[in-house]
Parts: sequence; structure tokens; C-alpha cells
Amino acid sequence: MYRALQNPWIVIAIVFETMACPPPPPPRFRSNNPDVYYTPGSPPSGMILMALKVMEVDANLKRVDLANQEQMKPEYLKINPQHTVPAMDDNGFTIGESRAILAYLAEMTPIGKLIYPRCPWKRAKINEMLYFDVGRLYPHFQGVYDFSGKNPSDQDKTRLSESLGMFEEYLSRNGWAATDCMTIADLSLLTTVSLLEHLGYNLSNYTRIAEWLPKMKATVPDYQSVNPPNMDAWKAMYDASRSK
Ligand SMILES: N[C@@H](CCC(=O)N[C@@H](CS)C(=O)NCC(=O)O)C(=O)O
Repeated sequence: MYRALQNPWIVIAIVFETMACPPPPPPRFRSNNPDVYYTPGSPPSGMILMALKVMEVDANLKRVDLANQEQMKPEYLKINPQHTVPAMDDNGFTIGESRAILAYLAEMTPIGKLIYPRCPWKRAKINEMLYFDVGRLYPHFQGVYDFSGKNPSDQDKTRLSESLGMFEEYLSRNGWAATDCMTIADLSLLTTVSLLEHLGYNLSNYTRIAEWLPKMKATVPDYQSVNPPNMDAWKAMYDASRSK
């Protein structure tokens, strides 16, 4: 028997934890068409629009006008206190952070179960790469492509190229970001890397990324009508910030 169960405080903690958090019901969306809040030109919004296609979710898309500060309205702050897009409202169950939404979509859908498998080892590798994107690659992308109008420093540029080199190393293991097939981590990274390509960043030194990118684009249904227009909108805002 576990030695911890001889400790009455641990037993009490387990009883309270079980009462407070009973086993969840089988996962399914709470509404037929969950609301997805997005803004054209927002990369994390584009990620969720692609994920909806991949996981065949018929969401109710709600556009948020960031230019007019719609994200600061009290009703939106109830959905996402971070006042960012994307966000999701599944019949009162609200969630922000694009990669958390990706995981939620994956939990709720048959296709999602394939691309975010329950196997703890696979899931750990997928989570590793989701955190790699949100914690390293995307911030280093933003370090070079920011809206301040300033030119990036050599250090900013080096950080981005080093992060891409790390992604190249991960891809050299199985051809996909995290496991031996496409997962939600690839969708997250597709958003960042496809935007770099769209902006004319030279990816030719990264041969694994060059092989992976077209594979990923082919995996997303209606890719051409979803991601490039979103990236065009981002680029228009970026170009405008540079011409001020
Ligand atoms: N880590 C967040 C970032 C979301 C984010 O920064 N969204 C921007 C648009 S790309 C936004 O909504 N900005 C409006 C604001 O911060 O008020 C995610 O991945 O969902």
C-alpha cells in the first residue's frame, strides 16, 4: 500500500479533493456551435480558425473589432479578462489563450483525440512544443517583427534564427513537431512559421522546416482561404506601423 495513505492529513486531502472535483462526465461540447471570438489579422485567431477546419468544428464565429477597443467592453472581459482574441464561449464555459483553446477543441472532438492523444508520453512532447512556441519561438518572432517601427537589433535577429534552429532540430527527429504524426503542436507552430514565410523571411537554411511547411499546409482543409488572408491582414498592419 502507498505509505502516503498512512498519513491522515493526506487521506483527508484526497477525500476533500475527490468531493471538490468529482470525475468529469464524458467530454463533449456544451453547445452545438460554440462561440469563437476572433479578429482578422491576429495570428492566434488564425490558429484557431485553422484548428476548427482540421477538427471539423462548426463554430459560431464572432468578430471582435480590436481597432475600436471592443475587447475592452465589460461583456467581453467576462469572457476573457486578458482582453485578447481568440476566446471561446461554449455555452457559458469560457476560455482564452489560443493553445488552451486548441487543447479544448482536441478534447471535445474525434479528430482532436487523434492529434492530441491521451498517451502521457506523447502528450508531454506535444505540450513541450506548445510551450516552445508560446514561450520562445513566437516571442522571438515578435522581437523581430514588432509594431514599434524600430528596426530589430542583431540580438533579436539571432534569437529568432536560433529558435528556428531548435525547431529544425525537433523536426529532424520525426518530421513533425512533437511525435511521429501531426498534432496540435504542429498547428500552433504552423501559425508562427507560415507568417515568417509570408513576410519573406529566408527559411532556406532550414531544410526540415522547408519539408514540414507544405505538409502542414496540405493538412489544413481550406488552408488557402483561411490562413493567407489572415496573414495578409497582419502584414498590412505591420507595414502600416513601419511607414509611420
Ligand atoms: N497568448 C495569447 C495572445 C493573444 C493576443 O495577444 N491577441 C492579440 C491579437 S493578436 C489581442 O487580442 N490584443 C488585444 C489586446 O491585448 O487588448 C493567445 O495566444 O491567445
